[in-house]
Amino acid sequence: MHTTEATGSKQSAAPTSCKALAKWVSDVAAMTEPAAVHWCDGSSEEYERICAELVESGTFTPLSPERRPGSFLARSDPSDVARVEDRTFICSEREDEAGPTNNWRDPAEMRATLTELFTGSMAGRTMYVVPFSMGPIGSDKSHLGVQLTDSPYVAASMRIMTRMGSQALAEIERRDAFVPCLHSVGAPLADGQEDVSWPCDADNKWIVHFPASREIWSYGSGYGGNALLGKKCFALRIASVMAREEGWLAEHMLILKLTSPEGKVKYVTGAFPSACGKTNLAMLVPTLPGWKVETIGDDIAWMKFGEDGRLYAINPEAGFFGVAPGTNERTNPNAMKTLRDQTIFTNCALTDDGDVWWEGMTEQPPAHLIDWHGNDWTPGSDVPAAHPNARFTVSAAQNPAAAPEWQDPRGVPIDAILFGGRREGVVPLVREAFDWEHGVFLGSIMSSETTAAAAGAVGKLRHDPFAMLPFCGYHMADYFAHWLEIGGATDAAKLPRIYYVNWFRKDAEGRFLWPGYGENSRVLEWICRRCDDEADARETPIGLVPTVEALNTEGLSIDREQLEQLLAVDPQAWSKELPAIHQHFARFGARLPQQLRDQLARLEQRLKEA
Ligand code: SAT
Ligand code: MN
Repeated sequence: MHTTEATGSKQSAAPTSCKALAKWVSDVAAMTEPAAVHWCDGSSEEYERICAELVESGTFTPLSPERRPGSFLARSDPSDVARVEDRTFICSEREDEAGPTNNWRDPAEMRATLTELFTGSMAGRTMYVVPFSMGPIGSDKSHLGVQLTDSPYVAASMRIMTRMGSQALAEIERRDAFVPCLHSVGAPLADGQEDVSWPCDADNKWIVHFPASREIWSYGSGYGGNALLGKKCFALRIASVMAREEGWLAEHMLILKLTSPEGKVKYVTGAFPSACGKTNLAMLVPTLPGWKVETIGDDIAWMKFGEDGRLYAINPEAGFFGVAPGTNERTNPNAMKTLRDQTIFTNCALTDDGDVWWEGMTEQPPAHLIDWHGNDWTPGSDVPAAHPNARFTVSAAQNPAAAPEWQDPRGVPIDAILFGGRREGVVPLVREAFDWEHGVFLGSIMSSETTAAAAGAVGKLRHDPFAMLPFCGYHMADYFAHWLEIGGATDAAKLPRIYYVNWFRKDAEGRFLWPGYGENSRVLEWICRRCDDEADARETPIGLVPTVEALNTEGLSIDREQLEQLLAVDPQAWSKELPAIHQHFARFGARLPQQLRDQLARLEQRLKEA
């Protein structure tokens, strides 16, 4: 532990041999004027002390040691509950490097704006220096960062979400490289001013990325992806730029390990937009006898080529920042076990016996709760008790379904890649891409109904290519081209196969056709058997769809008609999707790779002939 009063010339030497880091910390301290600077060592004593301070300041409510040991509830400011995509910026040198899907600002102008905002922004607060590794310490697939933050909530969360502290610092010193991540909640305290329980700048938020210098500046928010800068800002927006330059993939994907009854192992990644069930899928308990599903990661995958020409994935994170509402013993029993203790809950409801509750945790809500605003709540209230984007922050090591190799520095070789979204209609339960290029096309036309993970309307259909719309740090058309190039970098046979899934199709009465959750193992089984050329599919204009017989539905109460509806490919309905796909592609102008234009033309042709 190392804390100093940061009063001008009295500041003691930084506890690091990395000169660039020492200088940056000292420059930022001079600009932001914190009352103290604390270098995090990542120890449990330090974590406990930060948590105790958060209890003291009212940010944390300790939960009952019997009901939820070592756990805390935080309630955010009502203005600070989700990622703010319209306040997220990519400051590449030229506007056309950011592309039409990102908010671009001139880097020099943005630096001036931010410098003004950050000047004095940490007054009265401690600035935490948080060294962290994304990926196992010492892995050639890992990358390092340092977050400077005036939020103890963020410092504590970073210890869960990343490998944070002395070991990461030693690695930074060894490599002499790190991504600087500067964060302030934007709520300086005047002398004697009393703090609030969730400091932030309610209507002045800036989540800013400088891809050329690989830097992140975040101001005004303390919540999730806005503030835990290792996650979306570094591991996706900045890393996607690094990956493109260096020939790898930084993706918004879960990673899972599947073992068949015969003991055959497959590793699968899957890209789904935020709050579409990635965490549930990553922790799935298969209903198919003999199958085992284990978690490697639930949100982000970094994939690099191994010497054997296959793609190997690591989970750069060390924890889960998962959506709480809807999580229960049926939808995700492994998550419920993971959350039994040592968990930070944010914007969940508080029970009278000192536990948390959220919509969907139990069928009947408790008779009385304190809601996420801190108000009394009783069943029948017209507002939810937990915020729809309420979250749990917990170490991935607590997951009973963690694969033993989840921290293997070499990563795991990927057999299949899934794409998917939330679609009520049109899109069948699963289909296989004809080849890599067609798979990239499927990723590029992904669409999904929006969720509460981002501020804005919920349930609106939008194209979200590769689930990267809010997370790609450069021109999306160049990102498509990069995916196409990756496909040419190795033998086609060594590439993962690509699938597109949709668990959310509904019938004419608006009921889900597929039970989802553990039953998704049936789809995964088909995918595994396809990878070994052991399962049947029929060719359709949109890809290879399982025959009704090929999907294992033993023990599932689903009739043939329902199954046919789930797997149906309606050329007319698909033709109606085409104008929106054209419009979506038109955004990218001449930069859209010709291969994708050709893929769309071929899809149209196949639909016409169907
Ligand atoms: O708030 S986060 O960006 O970390 C969660 C999500 O949107 O997936
Ligand atoms: Mn996510």
